[in-house]
Amino acid sequence: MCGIHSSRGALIVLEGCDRAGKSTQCKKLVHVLNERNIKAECLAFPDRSTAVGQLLNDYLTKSIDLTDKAVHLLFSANRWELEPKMKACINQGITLIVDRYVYSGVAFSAAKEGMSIDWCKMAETGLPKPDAVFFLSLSPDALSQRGGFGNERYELTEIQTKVRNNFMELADDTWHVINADQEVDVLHQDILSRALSVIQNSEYKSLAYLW
Ligand code: FDM
Ligand code: MG
Repeated sequence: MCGIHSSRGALIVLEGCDRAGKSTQCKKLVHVLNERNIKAECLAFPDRSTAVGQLLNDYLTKSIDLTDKAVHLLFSANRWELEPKMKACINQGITLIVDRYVYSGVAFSAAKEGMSIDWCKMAETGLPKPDAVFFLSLSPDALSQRGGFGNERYELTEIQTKVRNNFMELADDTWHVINADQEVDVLHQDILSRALSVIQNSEYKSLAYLW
């Protein structure tokens, strides 16, 4: 292909309840895209490897406490510190497959007393808007068959129910709600075919910004 315009990569986000298989699907998707010579990379939030990410890890593993608003802003800061890299990749034609993004940011924080969705959305304003969000959905039954929660903060049924309702409030026309109660490979094929069409449709569209 030649010409003045070069195509950009797509921004694809996987969201969903804990244990829906997001991380597994992100890795499989990137692997298969690369095999087909489509440039793609994985990204996961929170990115626990940065200084801010280490604070978030300490908070999630309950080694430290932080106020609700402060921790919300740290989760957001963890995205803002990666924003230049995200934009650079996308502009170079690399598709990003992102494990959790602003939707987790808002849905988890707004599940807390005194935290509104509108307030939570503010800190994320101006971040790149995904071309598509694949929401991996599991019924409470299917979820309960996948073993118990771990010990991290938020791994409680009551919180997860509120989080799920918040996710549904955030859904817009970029969302695909996908039944995650399927074999890993069947789910992968479903996600792959959606991703291929999103990548193709995003090529010559400019990147948008939230919200
Ligand atoms: N989480 C994740 C948030 O509360 N806000 C955010 O912005 C993000 C990205 O962190 F319980 C929560 C969601 C989850 C926890 O996520 C850690 P992983 O995917 O299990 O690492
Ligand atoms: Mg987890």
